[in-house]
Amino acid sequence: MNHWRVIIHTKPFFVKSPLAIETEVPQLGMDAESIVQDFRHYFSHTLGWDTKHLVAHHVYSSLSHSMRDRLVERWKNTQAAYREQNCRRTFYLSLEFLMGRTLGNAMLNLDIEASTTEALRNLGLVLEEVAEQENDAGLGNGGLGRLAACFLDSCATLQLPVMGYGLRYEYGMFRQKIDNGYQLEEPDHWLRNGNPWEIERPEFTARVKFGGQTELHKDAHGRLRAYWKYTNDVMAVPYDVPIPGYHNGTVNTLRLWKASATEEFDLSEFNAGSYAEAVAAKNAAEHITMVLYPNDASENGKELRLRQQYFLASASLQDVLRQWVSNHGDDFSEFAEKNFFQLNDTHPTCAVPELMRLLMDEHGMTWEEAWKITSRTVAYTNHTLLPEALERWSVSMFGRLLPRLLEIVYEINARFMKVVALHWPGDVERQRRMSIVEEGHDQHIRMAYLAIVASVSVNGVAELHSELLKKYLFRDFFELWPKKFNNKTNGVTPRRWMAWANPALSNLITHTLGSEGKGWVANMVGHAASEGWLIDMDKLKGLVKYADDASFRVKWRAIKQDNKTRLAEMLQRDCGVEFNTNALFDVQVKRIHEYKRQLLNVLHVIHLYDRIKRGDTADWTPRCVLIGGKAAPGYKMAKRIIKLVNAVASVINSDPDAEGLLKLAFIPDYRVSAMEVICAGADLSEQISTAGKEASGTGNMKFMMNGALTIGTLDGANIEIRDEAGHENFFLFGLTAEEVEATRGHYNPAKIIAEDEDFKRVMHLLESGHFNLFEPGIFDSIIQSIYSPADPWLTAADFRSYVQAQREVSNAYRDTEHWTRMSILNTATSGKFSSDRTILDYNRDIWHLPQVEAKQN
Ligand code: 9L8
Repeated sequence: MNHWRVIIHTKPFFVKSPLAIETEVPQLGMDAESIVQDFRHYFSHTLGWDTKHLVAHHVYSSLSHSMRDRLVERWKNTQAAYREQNCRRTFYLSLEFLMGRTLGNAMLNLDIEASTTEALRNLGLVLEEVAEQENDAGLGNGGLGRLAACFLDSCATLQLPVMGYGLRYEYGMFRQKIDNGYQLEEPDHWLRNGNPWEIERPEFTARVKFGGQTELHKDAHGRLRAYWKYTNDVMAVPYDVPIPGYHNGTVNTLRLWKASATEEFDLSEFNAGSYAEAVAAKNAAEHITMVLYPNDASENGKELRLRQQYFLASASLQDVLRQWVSNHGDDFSEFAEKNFFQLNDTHPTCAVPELMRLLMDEHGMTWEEAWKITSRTVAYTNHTLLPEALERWSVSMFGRLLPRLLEIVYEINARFMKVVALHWPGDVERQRRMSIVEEGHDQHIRMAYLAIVASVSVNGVAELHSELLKKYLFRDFFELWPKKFNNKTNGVTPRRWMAWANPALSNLITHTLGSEGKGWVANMVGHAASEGWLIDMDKLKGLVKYADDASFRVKWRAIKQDNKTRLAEMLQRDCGVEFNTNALFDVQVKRIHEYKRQLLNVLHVIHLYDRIKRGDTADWTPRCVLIGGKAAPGYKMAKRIIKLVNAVASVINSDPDAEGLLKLAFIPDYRVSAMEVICAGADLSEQISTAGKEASGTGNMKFMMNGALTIGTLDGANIEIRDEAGHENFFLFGLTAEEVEATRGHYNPAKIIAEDEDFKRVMHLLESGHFNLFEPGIFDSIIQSIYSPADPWLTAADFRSYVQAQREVSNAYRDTEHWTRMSILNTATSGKFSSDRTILDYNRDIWHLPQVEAKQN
């Protein structure tokens, strides 16, 4: 061991007495002039650029640094308040944080947009163009990762002491290109131009162990203790990202870990004379945070993924314990009252055995003491019922990589099995079913069961989903511990998804709600009135009565029209398809997955095309259909569906018969920043998953807030959206979750198709090769899946009812006044789907955190 080495995160690194550096620093100005000054300073001095070689991202970087300074002031004040109040905290552990862009959100939450716009104008620049320079931080796959980002926004806005812990992937979600209709994946090197929104904190570096073996020795007190030795260690270096609340001076922290090689590792090789090999070995360690796994709702059991999961869990827990010990020494008596960990699905569940390990092996606790703390400080959120997404790690791999953790998992299971045996004496089958270790010649660890056993709370993400968890997936556990199970319906942040994405609509809402009484005057002098509904979305109910106000409807429509123009411009640029803004904009954007049934959408488009071709166009409503989303690179069927969308699009869009009646576009590289434009410009939101399969959905909520109507199944949060909006303002179709289950075993799609003239014609067009004349056979697998009695997604079962509901959509859209009314009512009743409400629910039932106001300077 290299005892002589200076370990970088031990105390001597810090200077003891505070220097007179920070006293009396005046707050930075929020006016245009101060911003211009700072901008100039960053541009020419800090970043060292000049206008002779002006590059767009130089402008973006200079502005972002100026904004970050203003965040940093509030950030320090917030952290000081948390420290001084010694308050309880929650740590949100997630392998994904799909943050998107930061600049616009920072300006919005700092309430500095107007002066920044003016500052840039004085410099001859346009804010929107500068903001466009920013790469999305695509550190997530889809809904689960974006939910984590919305939650952080709400926690900061509600002034709750919540910190996010995640991984700083060098490469985020791949960039999707479309070539001849096929998806191509390109690496997303989002950090290429630097990242002004992070601050590296090498002083808080942690060391994470892998491999090796465990030994038992007596410690100084004669107690048997486990030692995990001969490990290959990797350093975890934190990068902090500021998370501002809305107009409230709070800035919370997202801490992202980067993997870095240990110096010892290099030195030992170096001393053996193999310098180049030593440097090359750095790579292996740094691979851990190199790339985000691009699978949405499917686990593939790769060793690197397990390394990522443990790396996050261990570094984050060590970080929390380090802070605890620096404030409380080895007194853990209040630890469980002051700290809480929320697991975003099972991905960070290594945190359970890791917390046990740290408390026992590093802090000398007994099993009972450690379990008392662990089992009081962890909660688990489940996001899916799909069996292919349930994480199971092979015991042999787990034991090789994390031998000490495997011992602990076995012990947790042994004790849990006793609980099961006591509750159901003699029920061996029940024990087998509930065991954390799945038996068989190839043993596996069931991460969901491990999470449940340790958790104080297990929640689903929409009412239906939470009920199905209790009834099916976790039935045994629900019978054992009914009070652990609860629902927390998802939400999205209205700051990004309304105020930022749809400023025109937000201003109209602000003025309309603000004109009632006291709000109006406040509104004349600033944002006072607008803050009302953006942080209390139930206030949107005040819009209900304006649905009957014809002049309000005119304004509402004009805004939607402008947003459709903006969306059409983006589509023209990104996929070369022209959308007529008078047509119905019918949108389905989300990850491509069979259960989400983009295929059903395409079948409907083909049906519309078929109607056009046979002249059945009386009372036609022109439609522009937009589909977008990424397929996991290894998911063959999903990739084939993308090709089908593009193939059908190229036939329809070049057929003069369809001109003015029907368009279909596939938008490449669907991502957070694209959704900001898409959700504002949509008329119709497609939420058409097989009932019981979409745990919640969150895109559905973004569309609703922006006045799109939903066509959907009784699945996930759709059910609650329909209940809020009113059943008459929602286009319902399809089997219920119960009917879906009842259909299994006697599903006969061939018969359904044969008895439906329209469906038969659609299938004939597909089978004839009409959309793939030069690539025969490429859609055979898709066609077969529709005909298969084993099709788990029951696409054919819902075809007729979907087509019927789409007819109603078309008819409704032609009644412009009525449609606008429904649109207004959707926005007006969307308050429940603010992530502020979701977070208040988590806090009331699970976290129990105080609201902590940031110190003011
Ligand atoms: N499909 C759900 C969606 O309905 C829900 O709105 C969203 C937020 O609660 O979570 C989505 C979800 N994502 C995942 C997921 C599972 C994985 C994964 C990576 C590896 C293994 C499993 C990434 C995401 N489950 N549910």
